[in-house]
Amino acid sequence: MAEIRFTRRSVLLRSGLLAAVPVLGAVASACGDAAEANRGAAAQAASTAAPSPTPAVPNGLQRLPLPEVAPPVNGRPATVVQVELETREIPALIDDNVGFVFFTFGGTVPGPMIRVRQDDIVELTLRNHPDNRTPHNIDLHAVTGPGGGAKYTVVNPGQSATIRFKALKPGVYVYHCAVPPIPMHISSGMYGLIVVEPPEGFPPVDREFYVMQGDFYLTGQRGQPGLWQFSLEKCLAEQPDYVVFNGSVGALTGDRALRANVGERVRIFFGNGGVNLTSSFHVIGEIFDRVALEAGSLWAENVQTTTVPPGGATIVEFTLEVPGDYVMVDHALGRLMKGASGVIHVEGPENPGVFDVVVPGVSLSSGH
Ligand SMILES: [Cu+2]
Repeated sequence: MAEIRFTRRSVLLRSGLLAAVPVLGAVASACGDAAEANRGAAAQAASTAAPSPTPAVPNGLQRLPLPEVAPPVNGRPATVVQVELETREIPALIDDNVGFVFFTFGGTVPGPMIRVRQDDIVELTLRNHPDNRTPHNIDLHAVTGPGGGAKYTVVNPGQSATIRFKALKPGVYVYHCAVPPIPMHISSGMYGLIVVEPPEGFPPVDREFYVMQGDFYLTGQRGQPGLWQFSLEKCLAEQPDYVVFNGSVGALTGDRALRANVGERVRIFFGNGGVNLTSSFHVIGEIFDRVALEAGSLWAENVQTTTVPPGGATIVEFTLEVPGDYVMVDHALGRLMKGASGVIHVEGPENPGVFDVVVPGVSLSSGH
């Protein structure tokens, strides 16, 4: 049985040869740079600012980098896949001028996408960065075993642990930290997706995207400048300050919008880290051609909105017929004002046979 290694060093040596490897390597590398910059900015603020009930936003604090979607497995035979994930505690922007101390896998929210196929043996090493302050672990919902791996992967800063598991069933599974208080670790950003493809793989599409929703609870208020910690009180009350896609308000809008072209078929791997809110995932102006209900083996067709619970995921696929900006939302739309939106920017020729403007009304910047 051939062996695939997901280590950062092997990525550089073998990129292009091993499908999923380059992505994890690229993510880890990009995150390292941002993490260092953000840690430096935070340390600078800590050393220069007087104690204050409203901690200043460190100069130069950035948003976290975005994780890439891992490439398809492409129907290769089952093998051994080695995965390395590093936990990092990183201050970063969750909104303009609003900092938050994120807990992350690999320096991104969500963490790197792991992508394997059914019957692969996954050897996963979890490292806890020595600069971190707390222990972490990993519970993968694709794992059949104690704690989904969490029981044997608790690692203190500077330590690592390794587990092996067989990817028994295809699907899209959430992984997350499960160190108490578990809601704190998850709701500080410690979640991601592991995609387990069926042996034949997924049908080819033109573009794939990786999006995860999460709700965030800050010791400050929404929009209040500062560098904030996690608020357990707000989390237990289930009153998030922010509900966002991919780690921050506007992470997938403007220059960071997802991009596609008219005529293309797209697939979104969408997960919900939670920790509290169930998502009513919807793309304004589109109908999902098909949806893998709860990311399982049952596909539904012609779906407007699909339910994704915390710790759950889905796959949605649709074809783009008309150019424009298509806004991904949680259709519990109060959350739109807490940041839950992202844009798929679609370019290409108009298609008046599908959509046309006869007499325009006034223009709004967004919405239905
Ligand atoms: Cu943790």
